[in-house]
Amino acid sequence: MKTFSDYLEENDIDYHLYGVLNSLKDVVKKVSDVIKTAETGSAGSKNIFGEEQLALDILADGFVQKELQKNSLIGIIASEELPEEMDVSNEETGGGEYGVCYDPLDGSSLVDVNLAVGSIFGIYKMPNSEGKNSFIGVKGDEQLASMIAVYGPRTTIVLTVKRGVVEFLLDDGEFYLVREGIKVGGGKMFAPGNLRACASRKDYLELINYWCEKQFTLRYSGGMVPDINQILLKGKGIFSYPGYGDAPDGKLRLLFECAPMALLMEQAGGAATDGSMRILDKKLTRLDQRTPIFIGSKEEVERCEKYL
Ligand code: AHM
Ligand code: MG
Repeated sequence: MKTFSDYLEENDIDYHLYGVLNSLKDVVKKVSDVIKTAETGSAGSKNIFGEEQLALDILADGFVQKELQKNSLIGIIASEELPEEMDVSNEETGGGEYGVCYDPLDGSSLVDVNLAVGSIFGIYKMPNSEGKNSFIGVKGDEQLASMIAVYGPRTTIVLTVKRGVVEFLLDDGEFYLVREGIKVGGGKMFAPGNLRACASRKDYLELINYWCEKQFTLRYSGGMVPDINQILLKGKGIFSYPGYGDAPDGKLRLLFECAPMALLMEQAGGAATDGSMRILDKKLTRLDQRTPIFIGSKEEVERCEKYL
């Protein structure tokens, strides 16, 4: 069976990018191990989004940070749990030519009830297209690769190096390729986030009603990673998270969550929009930028644009 490294070698991935992806794969193993038994209580601190951090968020972030700092190819990192982007370049080894942004443990509040959670990573070349060593100014389209790790009954990685989408399964310390050519087409499955918006947004309520009337199957876990992973692997469906009221951009973050997911979905033949614009075309103006997101099969993403 092909391993993660075999897949990258076979696809002739740039040797340096290969090194970055291998570091991410290693850290996923560590996070997967630690969340099995770690304390699930609060850390008593808040992130840049003003959200309460769990001890687990800090722990997972520490693992990722430490692993990425060790890799001299990586010059800059940004995390949902860090206040600012962090220069991790090493003068002696010539700095780093890659930027990695990540959400170390998305959906961490689901760990104590033993639901699936995940990590999200986006990889950019630095300096960015504006000549700066920063994520500010980048568009999701500039990502060289993105990947999610799902920690459920099994630990898996879903990866794109812009040559389609593949899945790996962790088995006895090694990631093995279990699925290639992952594709998303039409089909009646929906994962409707932020349903609270229906109280004030008639358009979102009407869209939800459409899916109910057409007898779509509801598959919503409360974790964006397992929810979108399901759409990718079942090959159908739509995940929605609109904004409303005084949070018109919703909750989910462009850099750490939406852009890496959008790259995976487009590489699988699906689409991702904020309602009027392709997620991958959105330029990052601030690290804590949020965006509404509608992601999944092209047909349903177009329906979202039409209704909203
Ligand atoms: P987190 O990064 O703080 O874990 O929040 C992200 C999660 C997503 O996985 C999920 O889709 C969303 O929050 C659900 O939020 P809510 O239940 O508040 O609508
Ligand atoms: Mg998150």
